[in-house]
Amino acid sequence: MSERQTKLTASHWGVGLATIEGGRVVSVAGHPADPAASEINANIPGSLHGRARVRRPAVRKSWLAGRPGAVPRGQDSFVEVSWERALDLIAAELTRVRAAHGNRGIFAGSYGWSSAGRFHHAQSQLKRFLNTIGGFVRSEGNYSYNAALGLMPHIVGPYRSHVAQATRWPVIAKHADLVVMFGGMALRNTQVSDGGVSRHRMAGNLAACVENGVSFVNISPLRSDAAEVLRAEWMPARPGSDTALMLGLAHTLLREGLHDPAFLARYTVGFDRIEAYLTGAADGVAKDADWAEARTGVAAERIRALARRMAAGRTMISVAAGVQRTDYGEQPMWMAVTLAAMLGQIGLPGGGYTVGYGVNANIGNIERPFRWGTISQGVNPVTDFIPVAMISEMLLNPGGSYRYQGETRTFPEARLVWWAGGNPFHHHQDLNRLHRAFQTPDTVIVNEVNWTATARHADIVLPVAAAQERTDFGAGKSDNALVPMPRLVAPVGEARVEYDIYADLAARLGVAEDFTEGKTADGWLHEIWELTRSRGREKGFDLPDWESFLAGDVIALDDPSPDQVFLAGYRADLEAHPLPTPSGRIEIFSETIAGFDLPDCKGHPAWFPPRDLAAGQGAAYPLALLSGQPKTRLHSQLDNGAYSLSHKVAGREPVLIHPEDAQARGIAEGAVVELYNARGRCLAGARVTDEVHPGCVFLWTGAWWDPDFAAPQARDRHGNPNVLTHDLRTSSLTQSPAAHSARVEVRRFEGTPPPVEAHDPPAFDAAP
Ligand SMILES: Nc1nc2c(c(=O)[nH]1)N[C@H]1C(S)=C(S)[C@@H](COP(=O)(O)OP(=O)(O)OC[C@H]3O[C@@H](n4cnc5c(=O)[nH]c(N)nc54)[C@H](O)[C@@H]3O)O[C@H]1N2
Ligand SMILES: Nc1nc2c(c(=O)[nH]1)N[C@H]1C(S)=C(S)[C@@H](COP(=O)(O)OP(=O)(O)OC[C@H]3O[C@@H](n4cnc5c(=O)[nH]c(N)nc54)[C@H](O)[C@@H]3O)O[C@H]1N2
Ligand SMILES: [Mo]
Repeated sequence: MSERQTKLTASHWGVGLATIEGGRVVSVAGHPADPAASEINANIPGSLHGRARVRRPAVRKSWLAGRPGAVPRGQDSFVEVSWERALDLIAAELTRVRAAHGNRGIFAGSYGWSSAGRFHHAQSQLKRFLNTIGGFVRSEGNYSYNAALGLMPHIVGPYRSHVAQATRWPVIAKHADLVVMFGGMALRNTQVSDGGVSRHRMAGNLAACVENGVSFVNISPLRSDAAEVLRAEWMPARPGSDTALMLGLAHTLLREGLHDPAFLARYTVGFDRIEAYLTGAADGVAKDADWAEARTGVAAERIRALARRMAAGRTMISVAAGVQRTDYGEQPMWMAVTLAAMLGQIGLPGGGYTVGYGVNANIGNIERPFRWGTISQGVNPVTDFIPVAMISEMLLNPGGSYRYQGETRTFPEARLVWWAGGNPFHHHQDLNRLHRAFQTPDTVIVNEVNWTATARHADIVLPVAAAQERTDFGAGKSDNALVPMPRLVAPVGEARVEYDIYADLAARLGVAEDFTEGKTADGWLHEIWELTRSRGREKGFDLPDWESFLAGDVIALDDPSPDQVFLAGYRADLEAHPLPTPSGRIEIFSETIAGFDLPDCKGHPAWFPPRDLAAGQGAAYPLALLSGQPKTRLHSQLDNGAYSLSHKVAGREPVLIHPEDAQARGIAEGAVVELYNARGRCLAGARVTDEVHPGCVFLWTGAWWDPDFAAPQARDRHGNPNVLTHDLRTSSLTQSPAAHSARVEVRRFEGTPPPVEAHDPPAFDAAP
C-alpha cells in the first residue's frame, strides 16, 4: 500500500491542504482556518497530472529544419529533444541575436501571473538571467488596472499605494449608509490575490455591512456581480456608459445644490472646468439625467433619485477594475473621483471613492505588515519598454511610433521573444491578430507547465516544474501570512525547476557565477527567508528558522492598520499631507494631461461613446460582449482541472445570455452557439439566464484557445472571448487593455459541433 501524506501548499487562490498518494496529488482541500476557501483548489490534481503537461523539451519542426516560415507558428508540429540539445540551441540563438541586434533585440516582458512562491517566480527568474547577459526589452503595466496605474498619479497619486491605503471594510460597515458599486463587487474575483491569500475575508466583511444596515447599489451588466447577501439594488447600465451615468449624477447634485463647494474649493483644483462641461456652458450640451438616460438606458428619474440618496448620507463610491478595462477606461475613474469630491466625503470613514474593491481578496480587508524577502532581478541595462498591451502593435510595427503619457515613442524590433509564466494567447485581445504578430520574430521561447496556445506558438518549449513540484514559501503581496510550500511530488516527465535551467544556460554563456552567486535554489530559499525574518524582527515579529517554518503551519501576522481610512490624513491637514500631484490637490482638471493635447483624453473627465458603437457596429453586432474573470479557475490556469470542466456547457465555455435574446435567436439552454464579429468567431455553450442584462452576453475568460485553422476566421471551438475583443487601447494617455468593450452577434450552431482539442498535447514528429 502506498503511503498517504498531507502537506500544505500555497497558490494565488489560497492555502491548500494537499493529500499525496503514490507520488501524485490526489486532492487539495482548503485550510481549516480559512472561512471561505476557494474551490479552485479542486482543479489541481487533474491539471497537475493531466495530458496537457509539457514532459520533454520540444522544438517546432520547421524552425528546427531551418525553414521557420514553412508552417506558421501555432500550426506546426513539434520534435522532442534532450535538455542538452534545447539549451545548446537557446545559448546559440541568444548569442546570435545579441551579436547581430544587441540586447534590444530580445523582448522578455513576459507578462503573466505564473504561480505563487517567493523564490520560484517565473518572470523574476527569467529577468534575473537575462540581466546577467545585458538585459532585454520589458513591458510596463498590467492587464488588470493599467488605466488606473497611468491616470491616477496625475489626479490623486500613485495607484498601488492608494489601493493599499483603501478604507477597511469594517470601517465601511460601521460608518457608511450606501455603497454605490460601478462594476459590482464580484465575490468570485475575491477568491484570488497576487502571491496568495491566507483567509478569504470579503464575504464575511460584506455580510457585516448588511447587518449594520449599509445599502448597496449594483451598477453592472451582471446581477451576480453583487453577492446575494447584499440584497443590492440592481441598476444595469449599458456597458461602457458609466461616465455618462456619473455625469448625470453630478449634474443632479450641482443643479439641486447637493454638492459641497467648500470641499471642492479647499481640496481640489479645476472644478469650474467640469462645472462648465456639466451645465453645457463649455459645449452647449447639458449632461443632465435625461442626457444620461439616452446613453446609459437608466431612467432619468432613477439617476436623480440615486444622486439625492448619495448626498443624503455617507456614501462610498466603488469602481471595479473591470470598468476601466474598457474603451476610454480612464474616464469613469476620473469622474468617480470628481463625483466623490462633489459629495465632499473623501477622507471621511465610509465615504469617498475606491477604485479596485473586489479586484482581489485583500483590498480593504488586510495588508502585509512589511515587505517579504525576494530574489533580486538585477539591473537591466536596456531601458526600452512597451506598454504591456501593445504586444501585437510592437511585433507588427517595428520602428513605428505611438503616444504614451504625453511622449512620442518608437517600437523596438523584437527578434527573440521569451515568455515565462504568462499566456498571451489567453490574456491579449484579438487573438487572430496576435497569431499574425507572433509570426514576425526570428525565435520564440516559452517556458511552460502545460501545452497552452502560447507554448504552441513557440519555437522552443521548455517543460518546467509546477508550483507543487518545488519547495518555496508563499506570501501574498497584500496578505498578512507566510505559508510553507514543501515540494509535494517530483516534477512530471523531464520537467525542471526554472532556476536550474537558467543556471545551466548561464554556465554555457560564461555567466554562471553572476546568475547563481554560488548558490543552489535551496541556498537562495534560506537567504530569502532570513531576509524576511530580519525585516520581521524590525517590526517586532519573531519568525522561526527556515527548517521549522517549512515543517510547520501558516504564520499569520497582525494587520498593520485595521482602522484605515483612505486620504484621512489629506483631509485632516492638506498642508502637511499634500497629494503627490502637480497642485498637491485632487486634480479635477489636469494641466499636465490637457498639455498632452490628446484626442482621446482631455484635461477633465469627459464622455466618449464606446468605439464599436461609435463606428456603427451596433446594428450588425447588437450584443455587448463582457468577458470577466472566471469563478472556476485563475485566468487560463487549471482550465483542464475537474472544477473548471464541471462548469462547461456541451464541453465548451458557458456564455450567459438573457432569455429574451436567446428566444429571439432560437437558442435553448445547453445549446452550442457561435459568437462572431468582424475579428473572429468562437463556439460556446448557452447558459440562458436573467442574471445578465438584455443586450449583453457574458463569456468568461480563460478557456484555452482552440483555433480550427481550416474553419472561417480560424474559428475557436472552445469559447475564448479574446477572439472577439479588439486590441485597441483605452486611450493614448495610458495605452491600456480595453477587453470589456466589444460587440458581437450570436447564432445557434447547426450540425455536429467539432470536438475541443485544446486540452490535448500538440502533434509530435520525428526529427526532420
Ligand atoms: N477578454 C479579457 N481578457 C483578459 C481579461 C479580461 O477581463 N477579459 N483580464 C486580463 C487580466 S486582468 C489578466 S491579469 C490577464 C491574465 O493573463 P495571464 O497572467 O497570462 O494568465 P494565466 O492563465 O494566469 O497565465 C499564466 C501562465 O503561467 C503558467 N505557469 C504557472 N506557473 C508557472 C511557472 O512556475 N513557470 C512558468 N514558466 N509558467 C507557469 C500557467 O500554466 C499559465 O499558462 O488576462 C487578461 N485578459
Ligand atoms: N476566480 C478568479 N478571481 C480572479 C481572477 C480570476 O482569473 N479568477 N483574476 C484576478 C485578476 S488578475 C483581476 S485583475 C481581478 C479583476 O477584477 P475585476 O476587474 O473587478 O473583474 P472583471 O470580472 O473583469 O470585472 C468585474 C465586472 O465588471 C463588469 N463590467 C464590465 N464592463 C463594465 C462596464 O462597462 N460598466 C460596468 N458598470 N460594469 C462593467 C462585469 O459585469 C464584470 O463582472 O480579478 C482577480 N480575481
Ligand atoms: Mo489581472
